This record gives sequence, structure tokens and C-alpha cells, in this order.
Amino acid sequence: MIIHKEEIANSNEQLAGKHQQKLTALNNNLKKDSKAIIDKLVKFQVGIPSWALGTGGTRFFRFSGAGEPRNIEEKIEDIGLLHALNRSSGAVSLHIPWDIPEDYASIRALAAQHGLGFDAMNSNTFQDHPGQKLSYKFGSMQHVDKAVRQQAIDHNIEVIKHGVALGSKSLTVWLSDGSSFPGQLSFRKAFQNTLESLAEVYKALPNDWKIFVEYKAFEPNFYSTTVGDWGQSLLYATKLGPKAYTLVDLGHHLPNANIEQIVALLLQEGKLGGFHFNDSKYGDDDLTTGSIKPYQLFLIFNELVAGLDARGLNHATGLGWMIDASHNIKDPLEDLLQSVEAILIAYAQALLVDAEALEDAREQNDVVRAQEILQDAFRTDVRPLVAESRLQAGGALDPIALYRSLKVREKLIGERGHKTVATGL
Ligand code: PSV
Ligand code: MN
Repeated sequence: MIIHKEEIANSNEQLAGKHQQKLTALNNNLKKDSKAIIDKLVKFQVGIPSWALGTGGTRFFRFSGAGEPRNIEEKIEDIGLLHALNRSSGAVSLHIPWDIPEDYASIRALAAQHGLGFDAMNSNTFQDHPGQKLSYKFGSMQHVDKAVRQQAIDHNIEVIKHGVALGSKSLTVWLSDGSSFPGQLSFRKAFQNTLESLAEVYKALPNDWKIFVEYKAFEPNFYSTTVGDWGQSLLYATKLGPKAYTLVDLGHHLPNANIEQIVALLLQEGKLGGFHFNDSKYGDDDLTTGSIKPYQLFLIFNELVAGLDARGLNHATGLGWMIDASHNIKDPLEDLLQSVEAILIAYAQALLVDAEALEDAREQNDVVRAQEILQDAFRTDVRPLVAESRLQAGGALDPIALYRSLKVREKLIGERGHKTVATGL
């Protein structure tokens, strides 16, 4: 199904009066030019991964939702629905082999029809796939057997080829390689094998491509992970060369890690390339962005904005932005709308920070004023700015309300049936 412009316009008309009131009240109190902020919000796009359109499960069970997309075309259709509603979900991030494009031209045309492009491609050597010759049980790029390493390298090169055909410009590599018990693995050999394997993939990267090395503290291995933290990822990225970058996934740290500091330093080194949004309470919970620690999300955005500005990078295109969440019990599309909204709220709040005053407070060692400056921005209800940016971009003032009133899920169930299961998590 598609959402028609008139449906969006009709619903916006009904909400316009109330929205205008809130926006005017906010504008009257803002110290910054809201037009410049709204323009930036309009441009900011967050990629949607193809595996996030089904109801993700936990390691215990997956309660599949109804009307889930059955193939790559229907996944693109779902992302098109999101983008029609919020105008901020303009890119698809494909995971191979969960979603292998067969007819590139028609997939590209379908995406273009919905105003979507192709963001980072994701490889997958963390599972054994049907028909695969060798097993990744003991790792992929770190494996003691060169033939397994070669299989993982070949797979990544294959993923790049799919990406080139679709117009993507980057490859994200997340490795589950590591060990489950002490003694199982030589850390040094595992690192070296992984580096050499990544170097082979790096050689196959087109000139205008980037490779993102994603790290994760633990899981599925619970003793060691071969790309376990930002230090290790940065080591690989530095040794690989200028097209290699670190990717930060918000859920991939040990509890209480200072992610905003990690982001600040990676950006300063010019080595932050990709970003996966989600939220967590305990581990890699993959919960809705901003649902647990919104202040942390704001502090991270504050460093992202400061760091991107310091390097003269475009906020919208400087990094590869993507949601990486799993919607255990929610309708995936509603959950994704909530995540994108939370991301834009944190971004808008970060744009409100008076960077000069903050710098001055720091120079004066005025700790209280520095905190006040940040919290002043964080405690501003910027939702009218985010809604206004959607309105100006042709989206809905209230995407979730419209999604529900148009009965989108019910219609998808009508088209696809109750018992559909999307590939992915
Ligand atoms: C791993 O936990 C991860 O964050 C990687 O980005 C994967 O590609 C994705 O989740 C799906 O498993
Ligand atoms: Mn991730």
C-alpha cells in the first residue's frame, strides 16, 4: 500500500491550529534561529535496516507480528510508508544474505519510487547459511582455518558487488568472532587473522566506498570478542587505511560506558564513520531509541554536532546514520517511527546548545553554568520544531496517529496475511 499526499495533507490540516500555537510559543522562548534548526532537521535522514521490519525476537522466542513483509520488495514498501509519514527515513540498509537483491534495476526503481536510496550494506558471517560449505562456529575472519577465512572474505566481496549494483557506498562489517572460554583462542592470532581478512576486503572496496568496522563488547561469545571495543575497531580501521572507519552501535558497550566521550574522540581522529541507534538497559537490548536513556542520547548528539562542526562535516551526510533495533512486542513500523522521532528530538536539542557559552563556562571552570547550558537545551520541548520540519518536508504532523487512523497495519495484513515472517533477526 502507499499513503497518499492528500491523506497526509488532510490530517495535517486538522492538527495545524494546535501545532501553530505550540510552535509560536516555543519560538518566542528560543534564543536561537529556529529556521536554521528546522532546515537541518529536514535534511537529516536515518537509514532503516531491512531486518528491522519484522517483529524481532529474543533468544527465547519470536512472537511474529501479522502482515510482516515477505520479501525485499515488501520491505522497501514498508520503509516507503515510514518515509511518507516522517520524511526522515530515506534510506534502506540491506543485510546479505537475509535480503539478496535479484533484479537490481527493478529494486532500484522501486526504492526510487518511494524516494529511497541504499545506505550501508551489511555482511553476515555470524550465522551458517543454507548451502554454505564451511561453518562459522569458531569464527569467520579470525578462524584458524584459512579456507573459512577465505569464505568470509569472499562473502564480503560479494556483498560489495550487490551494493555497487544498487548505488550503495559503504559496507558495514560486524563480526561475532571471539571465544566462549579462556584458552580457546590466541588473542594475537585472532587479531592478526581478522586484520588480514579485512585487508583483503578493503582491497576490493571501490574508491568512493567506505568500510565500517562495528565493535561489540560481548554476545554471542561471552569470554572474548575479536572486535570488542572502540579501541580495537580503531586499531583495525587505522591499520586498514583511509577508507576504513569505526562504527558505533549504542548497544555495544559495557554498562555505563561513556559513549559521548568515545564519539567525541573518534570524530576528532576522523575515524567515526557509521552509527547504529537503539537503546538499552542491560546489554545489547536493541530497544527503541531514546526509550531508556534520553539524556545520554542528547549528550551523544551534543558531541556529534560539536565534532562534525569542528571538522566542517555535513550533519546529514558526514556519517552513516542507521537504526539497529529489534521490536520484541511492538508493531515494527510504529517502533521505527518512535525511534526516528527520538533521534530528531535529541538532534534538535543538541542544535539548541549555546556552544560559545559552554566553551566560555569551561574556560572559567564554571561547572554549574556548563551543566545548566546543557540541561537548558535538553529540557526544552523541541517537539514542535521536529513536527514543523516534517510538515515542511511533506510528512505528517503526527505520524503514529495517522498510521493508526489510516489502519496501515490492518491493510498490510489484508494484503499479506496474518502468518507472514520477515527474514532477519
Ligand atoms: C549485531 O548485534 C548488530 O548490531 C550488527 O549491526 C548486525 O548487523 C545487526 O545487529 C543485526 O544482527
Ligand atoms: Mn549494529
